[in-house]
Amino acid sequence: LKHSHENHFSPGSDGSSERNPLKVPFIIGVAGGTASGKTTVCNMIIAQLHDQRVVLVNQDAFYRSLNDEQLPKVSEYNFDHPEAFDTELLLSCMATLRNGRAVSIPNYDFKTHKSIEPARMVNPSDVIILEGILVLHDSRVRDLMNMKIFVDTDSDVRLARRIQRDTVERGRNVENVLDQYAKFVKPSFEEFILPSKKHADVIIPRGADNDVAIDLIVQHIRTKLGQHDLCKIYPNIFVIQSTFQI
Ligand code: UZR
Ligand code: MG
Repeated sequence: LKHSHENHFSPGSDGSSERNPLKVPFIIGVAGGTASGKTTVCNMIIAQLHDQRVVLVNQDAFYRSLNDEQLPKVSEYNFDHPEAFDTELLLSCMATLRNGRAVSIPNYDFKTHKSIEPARMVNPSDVIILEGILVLHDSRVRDLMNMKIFVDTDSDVRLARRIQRDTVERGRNVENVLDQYAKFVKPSFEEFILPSKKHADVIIPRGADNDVAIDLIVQHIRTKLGQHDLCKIYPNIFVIQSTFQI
């Protein structure tokens, strides 16, 4: 099964999966509680790194599909537990990207709680950002990262945003959201997510409102990438990100 997620697609080449041994991607992990502003922080980093090939991989894509027994009892299912994710698959996909190869990443559907077609094809890049509530939890995942970020936003702000997002974007009602928050989201935050903060290199208070922190992070990434040298060697660096059916 793992092999079916490997794909030998190489952009702008003859179709062989050649890799450039000079380039090892810079891998950044971005963790934090639900609705802390992780995605916004990632998008701000990507916008500021506009002249680099950057790809964003979301841990959500690796949610295990619920089976027919679990589906009717979805309100009993803990989506905030590390076991809810297929971390083996995440590790194998990240290893493929790190080796400079394209990979297909599952497409998880929050409505049906299943992976659906088409999968998402992700091309190798100079920078890979792995985002998700629990990306700093597992040491094997942390070991892949060159930089570990924790987005630290107050719980009341996060809950307010979560209610807004789940009612507007995910079609849930306030009662369900609060029920799930009390039953799973908050306990798992305290048990798994918050303790993972100690592994972070950088903690961003106030999340996406913190322009200074994001500027500093981007500066660091640029330094590490040796941007000027890269531009000399690869004058045609640009963002390539494509999705197609497999
Ligand atoms: P972020 N989640 C769902 O609500 N439904 C799913 O099918 C899968 C996940 C929620 C999950 C977690 N929990 O809190 C949140 N619940 O997605 C993580 N309950 O997403 O980091 O964007 O907040
Ligand atoms: Mg998000």
